[in-house]
Amino acid sequence: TIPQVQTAAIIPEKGSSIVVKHDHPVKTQADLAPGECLVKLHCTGVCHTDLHAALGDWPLKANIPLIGGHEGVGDIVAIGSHTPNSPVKVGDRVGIKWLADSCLDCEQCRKGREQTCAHAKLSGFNVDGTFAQYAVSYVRHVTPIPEGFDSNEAASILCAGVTVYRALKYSQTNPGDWVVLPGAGGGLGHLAVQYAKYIGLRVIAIDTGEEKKKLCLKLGADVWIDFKESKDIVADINAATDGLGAHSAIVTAASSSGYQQAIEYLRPGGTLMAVGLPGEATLNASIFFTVFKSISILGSYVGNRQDAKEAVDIAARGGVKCHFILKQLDDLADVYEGLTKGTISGRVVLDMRS
Ligand code: 8ID
Ligand code: ZN
Repeated sequence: TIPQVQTAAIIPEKGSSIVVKHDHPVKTQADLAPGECLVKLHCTGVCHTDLHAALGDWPLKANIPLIGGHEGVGDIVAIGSHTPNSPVKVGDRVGIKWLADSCLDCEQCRKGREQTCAHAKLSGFNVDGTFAQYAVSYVRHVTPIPEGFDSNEAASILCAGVTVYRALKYSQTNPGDWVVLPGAGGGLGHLAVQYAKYIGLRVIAIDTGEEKKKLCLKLGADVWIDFKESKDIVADINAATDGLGAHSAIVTAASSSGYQQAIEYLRPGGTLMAVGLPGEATLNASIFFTVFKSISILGSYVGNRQDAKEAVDIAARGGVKCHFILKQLDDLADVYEGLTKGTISGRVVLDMRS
């Protein structure tokens, strides 16, 4: 039976701290519109994007007051009446990603760029997300979770995993190529290290601190650079790549400093994948060398339903493994503090079952 009230973490106003309420109403089956489903969450990852949404430090603002969160895994407990052709049913275990829904009928959706649909519903940003025991999502966009794949392991694949998997897919690299990963010790970055190794790339991991160094090297990074200790990041990368530079950089650092020098350390024909989302910064790239070296600069924004399925399938088969610590919803404010200070290696996943 579905309770009438639940525990949920709410952002009451922009920049204010999270309020955990224990009497937040749960939608009933009758409240659900066609196409909507109610998911009883097992757990949810915490992404740095949730912190941007709460702080309001992006040019796009979240629909506050709001429940954040977009890396949820749980069971479908209800589906709206008159839902046509649902690909999922009550009892299915599914993931909720950032892109909660899209129209599937515009030019962007038809081209497979569902994430840039003008009618996109974004979990934890313009619709309530997964920092709650129950979340409303959308049958067409939830991601089925394969049997035997642990929910806690699966959660962060729904945003961090999908995002870096797609960025790698479009990075114009081939097996054996060098990829630089600024932000490698964070939530997105530590999964990027693993997906990159999975597709046969050589990895230069950049981040800071002993713990993130250990994690990156354990996950298979070939080279480690501490951005706070290195005297010359371009020289370090050149030294690691026979003086030729890297084929691609996938920047998942949450600050603009992670983007600096990428044009310099990429070899001719190289590709810069912009993923990390500092709100105000601009990309400072030499026009001359971007042209002279035939550099591609591409923005990469989460992924579509197919990217989600592929990223989840690789993780379900053990190809990548999220490194996480399990916490409770009540710890969310502390987790945000850790993300601000950069003290979290890998991910934090919140247990919603206890
Ligand atoms: O679709 C997208 N493009 C997408 C999807 C999901 C998240 C983008 N994001 C964005 C988030 O909004 C955030 O801005 O990617 C960024 C990273 O998210 P995250 O991985 O969840 O954040 P994190 O766990 O805090 O990791 C960031 C890492 O960057 C390092 C930090 O030490 C941390 O480990 N870092 C920083 I800050 N500056 C760096 C630098 N100059 C750096 N690493 C290397 N060089
Ligand atoms: Zn995210």
